[in-house]
Amino acid sequence: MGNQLSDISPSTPFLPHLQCLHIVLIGLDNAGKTSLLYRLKLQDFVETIPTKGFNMEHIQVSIGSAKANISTFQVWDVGGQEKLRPLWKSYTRRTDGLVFVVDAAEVERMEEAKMELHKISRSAENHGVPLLVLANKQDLEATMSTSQVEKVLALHELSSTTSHHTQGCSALDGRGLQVGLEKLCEMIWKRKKMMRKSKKKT
Ligand code: G3D
Repeated sequence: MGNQLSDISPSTPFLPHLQCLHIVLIGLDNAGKTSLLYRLKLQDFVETIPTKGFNMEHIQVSIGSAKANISTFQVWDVGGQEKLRPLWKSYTRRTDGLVFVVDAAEVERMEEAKMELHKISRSAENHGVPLLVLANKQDLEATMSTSQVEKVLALHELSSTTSHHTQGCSALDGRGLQVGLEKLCEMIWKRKKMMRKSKKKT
């Protein structure tokens, strides 16, 4: 599904709307990764079962007000159980963008989430890869705000080359997702542009 764009993208010149961006969704188990993936794919909330390995979908998102500006995302949702986390590294290798999902209603697991986020963002392959933090389940009453999430995850401690944005969202009602993806796209295009420029110089 949707393979033709990913097949041509590596050799085509810079055309944001024609690129297939490789995005990986990671985060602790139960954060809502699979629900978010299928909310994006089907514009609906679906019942999920724990992810044993990964789910992958191609998703088309129109970015900005221009309807023609459609980005195709190849989104990988990788299982978040403790025994599966060592696998994150192999999925995030050479990705265009990382999406780290947290359950914003589960304060007691934020420290564990912080540890995992910093571990994966420290790996050499992910150096400078733009990061979108999704503070999911904002439809629930007692959730942390995006600024609280940023603080407990200590995003200011990430490398200065890693651009990041934190977005509140809900897989249940879909809020926040479009804005979050637009921010991620912006960060990715900016980085690609910079990388092309520095390649030209050498
Ligand atoms: P994961 O893929 O990160 O492990 P899932 O997480 O997508 O399987 O979701 C874990 C649980 O959280 C599921 O509930 C799911 O319905 C719920 N969930 C996911 N996103 C939201 C959200 O935005 N709001 C609310 N209220 N719940 C959400 P169960 O009961 O099946 O464990």
